[in-house]
Amino acid sequence: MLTIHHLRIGRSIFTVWLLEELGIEYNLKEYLRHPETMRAGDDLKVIHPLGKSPVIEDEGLVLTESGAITGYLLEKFDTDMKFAPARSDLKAWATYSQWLHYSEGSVFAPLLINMLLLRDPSPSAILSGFSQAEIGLHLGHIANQLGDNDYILGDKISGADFGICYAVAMAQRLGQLENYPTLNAYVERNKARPAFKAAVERAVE
Ligand SMILES: N[C@@H](CCC(=O)N[C@@H](CS)C(=O)NCC(=O)O)C(=O)O
Repeated sequence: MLTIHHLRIGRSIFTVWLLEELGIEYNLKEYLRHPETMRAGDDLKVIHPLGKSPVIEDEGLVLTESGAITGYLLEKFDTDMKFAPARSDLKAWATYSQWLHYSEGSVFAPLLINMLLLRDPSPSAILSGFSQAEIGLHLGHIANQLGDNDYILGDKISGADFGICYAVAMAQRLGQLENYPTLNAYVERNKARPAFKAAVERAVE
């Protein structure tokens, strides 16, 4: 059976959510952060040398990177293509793939800088100017794409929503969504899904 290595608290809850949406059985192994450094302990490095989460193990495969994990899980378990367009529709698939990778590739870094600056007693003006401008750029772009839709690619949830929702929820936690009511509603809509609630019940509570 597939195992997910889940570090509390962090992005792996969004992969647990995907597992719940897919309705498959899985083992969940929980790890805790160091209370001061907030880093993962060496126990995760036993699974993968980077010591990061999420990591999944499935039939001898050890896989990191949440976007790659989403891709793998959907290839293997989303047999009726509920969460991704077919590759034969190349333009739709390419657009989906762009949104699948955008959250980790572009949106996360300025949010991380913002989070670290909040803990820094003497924050750098250059870094805070950069992160604020980038956060505005990306949140505006996500809000534009979302428009009046419920999910990032339209009225149906797709694999891209797990990473986008993680990034937008992080922006919400950092107090960055004041001017983005549709993004606040997007996070709440996803959190209200039964599979999200099941993930929280299994992995957080
Ligand atoms: N790009 C990776 C990032 C993985 C990552 O940095 N995970 C964080 C948890 S949210 C982590 O494991 N941090 C622990 C540490 O760095 O010690 C992904 O998408 O999975």
